[in-house]
Formats: sequence, structure tokens, C-alpha cells
Amino acid sequence: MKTALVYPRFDWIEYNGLAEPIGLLHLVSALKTAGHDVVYADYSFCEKLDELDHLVGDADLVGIAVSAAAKLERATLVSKHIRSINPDAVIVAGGAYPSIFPEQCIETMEADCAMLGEAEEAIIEMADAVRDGQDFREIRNLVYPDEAGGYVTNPRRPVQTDLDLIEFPARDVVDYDSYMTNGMSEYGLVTTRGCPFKCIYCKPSTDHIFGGGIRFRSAENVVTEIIELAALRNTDCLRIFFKDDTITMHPEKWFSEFGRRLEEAGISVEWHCNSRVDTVTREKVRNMAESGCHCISFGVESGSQKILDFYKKGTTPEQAVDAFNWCHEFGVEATANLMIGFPLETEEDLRLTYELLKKLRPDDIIVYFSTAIPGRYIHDWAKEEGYLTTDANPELLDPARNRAHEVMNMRLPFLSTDEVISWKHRIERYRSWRKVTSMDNIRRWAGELIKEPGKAAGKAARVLRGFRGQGD
Ligand code: B12
Ligand code: SF4
Repeated sequence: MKTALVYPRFDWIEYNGLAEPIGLLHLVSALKTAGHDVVYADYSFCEKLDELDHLVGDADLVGIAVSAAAKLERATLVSKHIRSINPDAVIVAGGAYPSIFPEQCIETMEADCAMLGEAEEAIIEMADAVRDGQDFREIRNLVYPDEAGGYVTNPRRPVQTDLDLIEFPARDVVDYDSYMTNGMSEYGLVTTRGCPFKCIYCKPSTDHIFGGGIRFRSAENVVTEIIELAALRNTDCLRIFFKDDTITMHPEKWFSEFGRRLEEAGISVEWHCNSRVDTVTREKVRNMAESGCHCISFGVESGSQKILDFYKKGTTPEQAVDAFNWCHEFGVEATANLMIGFPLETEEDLRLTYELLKKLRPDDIIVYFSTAIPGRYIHDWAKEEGYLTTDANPELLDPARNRAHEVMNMRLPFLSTDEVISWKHRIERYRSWRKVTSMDNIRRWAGELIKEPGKAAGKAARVLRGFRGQGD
């Protein structure tokens, strides 16, 4: 009995950079430890769909990961191909997107079932059942079609509360060399699961995956994973992107312990993360910087309290100013992520956002369009209020893609689309101005020019494009 776990990133441009699928790799570990024969089939570098037939063609159970709506099309291509060469395999869809839209995934991908949420335990039960020829439809977290043409959703199991008990992702199956030569520059790692906040443009999507609330790994457990990763990559110097929703929910002392343990292990880590401006303190930023944090990407979103309140963000522009000042004080690059083009936004709100940026003095700025992604409260709200223009076009549902192509999926009563795009260009010009006038940025760029000329040249080109109002 063989299980194939599939990362269907076939023929796909990743607007946010290449990355290893950590969740799927956790499942590879779980199955291996349970004694199952498991192969990992990564379509990232395949030019043709049949290149991995030797891995998936004889698998009895095939698990296919789908992280977002924008990836469903590719997952479907891969799923249908596997079905055509291996009609008897049980195909299960899992990951972020099937956790939110299991029925759509089963139907579109022609899968047998979908698995909801964290799957370390459920995938073992599923593999056991397929191996033993038992009915797998009893397994908790599973959604499957019934005879009447509907779907059955089994109850969910409780999530693992002690994250330190979850095995590390099986990084040994990843072709990291190919990832690195194709543009990946850092390893992904997660130190928490879930997020307790309620932002309407995000929730309840992650709650469908991780349940509500947040669970933490200990600093010791995280450093042990880093030591193993360093050994696997034969280095004592790593770049890491912590992909937690809100890593700064860890208390201050977590970061000092993390730094101390890394130092004891003789490993230097340069890391960055995403965060909220209300979950950092001066001491936390200092401890983060001392443990190797070089950049924090903050969800600032807007300079208007009215818009932040509509988003149920729970932060204030004043908190953003404090957070950015602490970063500047401790030499941590601070990026401001903004969202503009929310239907209730006015010219005055955009002006407040622009004014806030001048107070923050960010090292980088990324302007997204407010996007009504299915599965989020903002989508339901936009639909009810008549602001939603479409939720079918994957281009419009991926904020990285719609930002690059400057298209939106919500109607704006108080502003024209052109006005919002023009504010985006204005902010991007300010970003370019900051890049060439901030001494910290110039110093960093000069350092990079010596160490990584290609990367530094790319940054310079982006800055120039920004001056021309073209963004990047
Ligand atoms: C890393 C990440 C990315 C990476 C993905 C690369 C990669 N290979 O990892 C990048 C940066 C490229 C990315 C891009 C986008 N992402 Co993203 N991303 C994440 C993030 C931050 C972490 C994922 C992670 O590693 N989690 C930790 C692991 C442990 O959890 P997990 O992956 O969910 O895995 C568990 C279960 O889902 C399940 N599982 C996973 N795979 C499988 C497979 C099978 C077969 C089974 C049975 C179970 C299973 O078991 C795992 C272990 O318990 C999540 C947020 C989050 N907190 O998870 C968002 C998230 C998945 N992304 C999201 C979105 C929307 C996007 C973008 C559209 C955003 C954008 N561009 O602006 C794009 C889409 C990309 C594209 N072009 O399609 C949403 C998805 C929600 C949804 N489906 O509506 C999330 C949940 C963030 C959010 N709250 O909005 N993303
Ligand atoms: S946007 Fe960030 S802080 Fe808000 S709910 Fe989502 S993960 Fe949590």
C-alpha cells in the first residue's frame, strides 16, 4: 500500500516567491513514522504532467494539497491526470482551500473526498483504512459525496494542543537545490498555529484550518528543528521566513530564549516575519533583533481609523507609529503592507493613509487592493451590499496578481478605480523616494551590491519602476 502526497505547483508563476509546502511535509513525516510507504510528488519543476507518473501511477492513496483559490485550477489539472493513469487510486484533497471549500474541490478535482484542517492524524487513519480495505468514510475531518448527490461532512477531531508533539516537516524529500536555483532564498518555518484576531478580509479562513485561537511551539522545539535543517543543508547560517500568522503573539521572553538557544547551537539565523502593530513592544522588537530578525512586515492596512474599524483590525495608526519607531531604533527593516480600494474608502481616508506613511518612514511599502476573497467575511459583506463584481476570476482573487495587473473585484461608490490606482502609484513613488533617501536603505543596498549584485540590481530596477508609477 503506497501513499503519494502531491504538491501540484505545475507550470505556475509564484508571485510571492517559491516555497516548500510545510503543511504537506508534516504529513509526509506523520505517515513515515506510522510505518506507511509514502512518496512526495512535487510538480514545481515539471514541464510535462506525466513526468512524475512513476511516483503517482501506482499509489493507492493520493493526497493533493491546495492552498488557495488561485491554485485550484492547477490542482485540478494534476488530479485529473493522476485519475487518468491511476483510476483506482483514492484521491483526497487537503490544505487551506479544501478546508474552506471541500465540496467545490471534490467536484472540480474529481477527488473522492476532502480532508478538513490539520491532517497529521487523519491522514494516518485514512492510509490505515485504505491499506486494510476498510471504509474510510467514518474518518473524522472527512467530507465525501453521498449516494443522493449531496455531501457528508464528518465531525472534526480536536486539534493537537501541544504543538511540540507534532513531528517536524520532512524536509529531506524537498529538492532544495532546485528551489534555491529557481529563486527561493529562505526556508519556511512555522512556530504557531492559528490566529486569535478577527480581521474581516482574512477570517474565518484560517479558523477553518486551525480552529479559532492560537497555539504555540516552545523556543526549544523550534531551535531543534532549525538545528536539523542546518545539518540537512550542511550550513550553520540560515535565512528563515517565519510564516506564522502572528509570530509576535509569543511573549518577549520567547524571543530571548530563542536567540540564546541559537547562539548555544552555534547557528546564525537571519529571519523575517509578518506581524501586527499591536503585538510588539519595544523590548520584544529588541529581543527579536538580537535573535536575528532583520525585517518585520506589518499589516498597517490604512491610516484611517474608520477603515481599520470596518476591517475589524483592532489596531490604531498610533500603534503603527510606535511599532515602526522601535524597528528603526533596533535596526529592523519595517515594511508597511497597505490595502486600498475598500468600498467605503474616500479620498480623505487615502490621504490619511498617505500621511501616516510619512510618520512611519517604512523601509518598504507594499500596496494591495482590498480583495473580496471567497471564504472571508469581507466577501459575504461585499456580496450582500452589492459591491462584489466577481468572485470567479482567479486573477482577481489573488491579491499578489491583482496588484500586479491593477484590477479589483469590488465596486467603489466614493472613488473611481482610476483614482485608487493613482493613489497606489503615488504611494509607490513615495516608496521609491524613501528607498533612495533613507540612509539605512542605502547602507543595506550597498552591502547587498557587494554580496549579491543580482539581487541589488533587481531592487534598483524596482525603485526606478516605482518612480515611473509602475509598481513592481
Ligand atoms: C506560506 C503561505 C503561502 C506561500 C505558499 C507557498 C508554500 N508552498 O507554502 C505563498 C507566499 C506563495 C502564498 C501565497 C498565497 N497565499 Co498563502 N499562505 C501561506 C501561509 C502564511 C502559511 C502556510 C503554512 O505553511 N501553514 C502552516 C502549515 C502547518 O499549515 P497548512 O499548510 O495549512 O497545512 C496543514 C493543513 O492545511 C493540512 N494540509 C496541508 N496540505 C495538505 C494536503 C493534503 C492532501 C491533506 C489531506 C491535508 C493537507 O495539513 C497540514 C498540517 O496540519 C498561510 C497562512 C497560514 N497560517 O497557514 C497562507 C494562506 C494559505 N494563503 C492564502 C492565500 C489567500 C494566498 C494568496 C492568494 C495570497 C496572495 N497572493 O496575496 C497566494 C496564493 C498563491 C497562489 N498564487 O496561488 C490563504 C488561503 C485561504 C483561502 N484558501 O482562502 C491563507 C490561509 C492565508 C490567509 N489567512 O489568508 N501563501
Ligand atoms: S489578518 Fe493577520 S491578524 Fe488579522 S485575522 Fe488574519 S492572520 Fe490574524
